[in-house]
This record gives sequence, structure tokens and C-alpha cells, in this order.
Amino acid sequence: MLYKYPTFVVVISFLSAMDSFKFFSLILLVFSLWLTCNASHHIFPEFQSLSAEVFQVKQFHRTGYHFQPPNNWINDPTGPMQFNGIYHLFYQYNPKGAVWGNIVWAHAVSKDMINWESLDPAIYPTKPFDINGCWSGSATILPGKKPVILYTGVDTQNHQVQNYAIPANHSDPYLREWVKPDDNPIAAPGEGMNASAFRDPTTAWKGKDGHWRIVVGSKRKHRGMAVLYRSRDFVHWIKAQHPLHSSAKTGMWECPDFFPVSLHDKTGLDTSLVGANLKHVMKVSLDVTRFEYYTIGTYNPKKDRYVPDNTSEDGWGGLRYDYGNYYASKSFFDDATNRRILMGWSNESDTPQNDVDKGWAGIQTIPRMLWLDSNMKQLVQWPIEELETLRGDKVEISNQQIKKGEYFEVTGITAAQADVDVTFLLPSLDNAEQFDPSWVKNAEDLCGLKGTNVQGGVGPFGLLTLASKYLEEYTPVFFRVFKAAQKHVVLMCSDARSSSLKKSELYTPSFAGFVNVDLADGKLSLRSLIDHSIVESFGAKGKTCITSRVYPTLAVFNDAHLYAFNNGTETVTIESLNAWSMKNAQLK
Ligand SMILES: *[C@@H]1O[C@H](CO)[C@@H](O)[C@H](O)[C@H]1NC(C)=O
Ligand SMILES: *[C@@H]1O[C@H](CO)[C@@H](O)[C@H](O)[C@H]1NC(C)=O
Ligand SMILES: *[C@@H]1O[C@H](CO)[C@@H](O)[C@H](O)[C@H]1NC(C)=O
Ligand SMILES: *[C@@H]1O[C@H](CO)[C@@H](O)[C@H](O)[C@H]1NC(C)=O
Ligand SMILES: *[C@H]1O[C@@H](CO)[C@H](O)[C@@H](O)[C@@H]1NC(C)=O
Repeated sequence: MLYKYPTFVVVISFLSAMDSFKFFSLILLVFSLWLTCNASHHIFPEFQSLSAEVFQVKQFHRTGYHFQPPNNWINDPTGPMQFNGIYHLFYQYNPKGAVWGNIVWAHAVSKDMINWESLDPAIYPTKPFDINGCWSGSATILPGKKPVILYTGVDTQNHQVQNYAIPANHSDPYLREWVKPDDNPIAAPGEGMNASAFRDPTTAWKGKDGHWRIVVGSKRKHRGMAVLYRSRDFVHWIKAQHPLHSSAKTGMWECPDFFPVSLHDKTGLDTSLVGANLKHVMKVSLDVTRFEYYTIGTYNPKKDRYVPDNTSEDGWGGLRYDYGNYYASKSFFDDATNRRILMGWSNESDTPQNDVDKGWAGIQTIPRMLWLDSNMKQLVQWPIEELETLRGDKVEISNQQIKKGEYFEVTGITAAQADVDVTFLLPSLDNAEQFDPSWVKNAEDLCGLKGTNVQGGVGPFGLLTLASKYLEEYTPVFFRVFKAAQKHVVLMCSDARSSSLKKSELYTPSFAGFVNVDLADGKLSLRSLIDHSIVESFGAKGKTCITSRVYPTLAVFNDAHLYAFNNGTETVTIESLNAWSMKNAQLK
């Protein structure tokens, strides 16, 4: 069932030829204006609205258990929430094509965040305050079980403004229909603000003074900032004198997220919680680098300022949620299960023409639970346990040694659509390679320098995912241990450079991050969620996460293989390996 070759035929004929020509010209005009002011997405006007295109592409790379709609472009998850036992995922969506454009808030609902039912778009351009775009935002559930969405509208003057929307019918369990009251916008770019750099309102939190607060992403020259607003009634919002936080030379802050985490356990916290037993997290998506960074720090509710801890670097060298294809994430507090859940977008790494040919672009990563590590210096992420309901056939391996240069196949599962969790037992670390301190700034370059075929002392060892039989193609996810002055340094790589024979046009970096882990017990674990064109990996139980998008040509369906390997002089042992075939999620 997994390996049928679906011939995917989509006929889009929204508009007659005549209408589509006019529409196309309009879109072209609007977006050529935007070209000068919107840095977020490359614009491909010729692909934005395809009126009558017939696609007939073998869907080698469509995912089986990650969320994606049947066709077209998606980006940011927006306003995720759990309301009366139903999870809502809204997301940025182009109803008319496989490149960015015509953006609306598409809407899907679920009982488990894995199987989803798609509904009609919840928010789309209709009013002067959003006629040129309905961009990202968040949901807040007000007392009395009243959800409100805040989103960025692009108004008649192409200014970015913040709007609110409320359910048309609170008794509808799916909250299908949303109303945008006429007293919008609730925040417009004021004097001295850049109207093209003012977007993505956060979930609100409520202070002890009874006032709600939100931040909106912005910048002043090259200083990225989280502009703070306060409101008593959620309708009238006043800009604070100072931002909640800002940081020099980081450029535009998109999709800020600001929330508390518990000091003591994995329990998620309500966004409004303050007090002694918690820290705060500030995450921003940096438009310039297209990666997400966060700091752990302290929120002073009286001064309404956030100060990152001195252990968190506040800039491009900072901690990332994910060191790969992962952006525009958003978290929410699920009060039914007391978890903080993180959703994030993983974009394609192929050309727009290829996205158009296959008819879709972008997927949502598997929702992750998020909490503060016991070292209080970083977060930990782990796929939500609901994912495990899709696990099928299982293989188990234990106490298997892998000597230098060896690799062996994990058979008995569908390697193109699998969940693999492995714990390696390390030998003595005496022969670990020396770490050059200059490497600390750039894990990705280091992984580029030291791939799987550069033999080391302790490592490289790990998995070869989406591998063809004779390794013409493979996406290795692996570790390498170095010896530094004070401690050991662990590098984790998800290296897409050999992922596809079709190389020329792909974005295939040697994604990597360091893993801040204590090797005292001699163990390093790795979990990878493999799904045809995505490998989502969690190192050391979720301390370092890396998502790669890859497009194998040989290692597809039944011709995909999974191997474990070691290319270090020291023998490593697989203490345990559990791997499952994954069933398809139900996406209706
Ligand atoms: C405003 O922001 C846009 C988009 O980032 C940028 O192109 C433009 O230069 C900015 N304008 C000013 C005056 O800084
Ligand atoms: C609101 O939703 C409920 C539950 O689906 C439905 O019974 C009711 O008719 C709806 N009300 C309106 C005004 O649509
Ligand atoms: C960092 O802050 C802590 C207290 O918050 C302090 O004890 C420590 O000395 C600081 N370290 C540096 C390098 O400033
Ligand atoms: C291990 O290293 C050798 C020597 O560089 C290389 O030929 C081989 O391909 C490497 N193995 C893997 C899985 O990359
Ligand atoms: C994803 O696509 C690649 C290839 O086009 C770009 O290089 C990345 O910048 C992009 N990532 C995001 C978050 O847009």
C-alpha cells in the first residue's frame, strides 16, 4: 500500500482563459510592486495563478505522514490551538498555485495533530485592511472560551497592519467561519515605523494589571525588534514606548514567539504565567538568514522587558530550534494535555519549476513537544506521542558492533517511510579528533569539511537514510565526537550533499548543529522520521534537531534502504535500535 505509484492528475480550472488573463495581469502588477518591499519570499508571478495546468508527475517525493494539502504552496503554520478538544491548524496557503502568492489562512482540524481534516479557508482578503494579503498571526483563547485570531493584513496602501478575527459561531465545534469586525485594524505602523516590516502578531499574554500584551515582529534599520502592544479589551491596542526586546544587526524579525517554560519538568505553561519557577523563551525567524533563533531569559513583567540569559547568544550565532529546513514556527499551550506544542514549516529545496511540476510545495513538520532542558540553557523537542499510532511493522536490533568502515542494512521496514530510534554506545573517547576552536562558529561548514567519508576517531557514525542500494544516493544523519580543551564537542550532521543524483539545482547543504550533551554514560541517541522527501532528526533525545528536504531519484519507495554505519577508528555499538514502518496519516 505504501509503495503504489500514484499518478497524480490535478486539473486546475478556476477561471476562464479571459478572466485568468486579467487576473494574471493584476497579480503581476501587485506583486511587482511587492517585489520592492517584501523580502520574505521569492516572487514568481508567472507561476502564482495557473489557470489551466495539467500535472502528470510521479509523486516520488510526496510525504505519507506529514501534513500537506492535496496541492499548491503552503508556508507558515498560523494560530495553532486546541479548543474544546479539537486541534486547529491554520497555515499560509496559495489556493491557486505551487509558489508563494494569493495567500489565505487555510484551515484543518484534528483530534490528534497527526490525522487532519481540511476545511474551507478561515481568513482571506475581503476588507480594505487585508485586501492585499492575509499573513501570519496567532490565536489567543480569552476567558470564557473565546478564541481570537490576530493576523497581519496588507491594506489598500500595501501597509502591513494587525487585525483580529473571531468565530462566527462559537457552538460550531470546528469554528469553520471567522468574522473580521469593522473596527480593524487594531494596530497600524505609526510614525517612524517601516510599513513593510511590521508583521506576525504573537499569542497574547495577560499581566497582573489585567492588560493583554502582544509583540509584533519588526526592525529599525538593521536592528530586529519585537514591538510591544498593550490592551485592556483586546480591541484597542496601544504601542508601548519600548520594544519587549530587540537585537542589533539581526534584520527583520518574523514570526516572534514568546512564552514561559517550567524550570522543573516537561509540563507546558500557559502563555500568561509569570513567577519564580519558570524562564521565558523568545524565538524569532530571521528573514535574512531564513533560520529560527531563540534565547532563554527572564521577563520582567513590571518593566515589560525581556532580557536573555548570558548563556544564550542573542543573534545569528544563537541557538536554533532546528538546524535545517525549518522556519516560521509557532507554539501553543495545549491545556488538555499540559504540553507546549511546536509546529513549523519545512520548505522545498527544489526549483520553483519543479514545485510547479509536482503541483505542491511545503509541508508542516511533525508537531513537537517543547520544554526546557535540565541544564536550563536550551530547549528540548520531541515528536508528539500521537505520532506513534502510525507505527506499523517493527524491527529491533541490539548489541551490534560496527567497526570502522562498516555499514549494515536495517531490513524489514519500509525505509522510505519510517521512524527510527537508535542508541549508540561509545567506546573510550581517547581517540577523538582534536577540536579547532574556530569551528565553533559554524557547524554546517564543519560538517561540510568532515562528511561521512572523512574517517575520524570517534565517528562519524549514525544512519544512512533514504539510501540507494549501492549508495549512489543517501542522506546521512550522524555524529562525530571531538576533544576540546575542557570537554568533548559533539557535532550532529544531516548532510544532504549526496542525497540525490539530480544535483545541479537542489539546495543540499551539510546541515549541522552542536549537541550540548554529557557523554559520561557513553551514550548518544538519534531518532529520525523519514518520509520520502524529508528526514527530521532528533539528536540526544531532542537536544539538537535537524530537518532536511531531499529528492532521491533511486532511493524511492521500495528501492529506499536504511543503513547504520561507522567510519571512525573506534568501534561503536548499537545498544538498541527500534525502527518502524510508518502508516499514512489520514489527510482528508
Ligand atoms: C522598510 O523595509 C523594507 C522591507 O524590508 C525595506 O526594503 C526598506 O528599505 C525599509 N525602509 C526603510 C526606510 O528602512
Ligand atoms: C452554530 O453551530 C451549531 C453547531 O454546529 C449549529 O447547530 C447552529 O445552527 C449554528 N448557528 C448558526 C447561526 O449557524
Ligand atoms: C551570567 O549570569 C549569572 C547570573 O545570572 C552570573 O552568576 C554569571 O557570573 C554571569 N556570567 C557572565 C560570564 O557574565
Ligand atoms: C567511509 O570512509 C571511506 C574512506 O574515505 C569511504 O570510502 C566510505 O565511502 C565512507 N563510508 C561512508 C558511509 O561514507
Ligand atoms: C527554502 O528553500 C531554499 C531553496 O530555495 C532556500 O535557500 C531557503 O532560504 C528556503 N528557506 C526558507 C525558510 O524560506
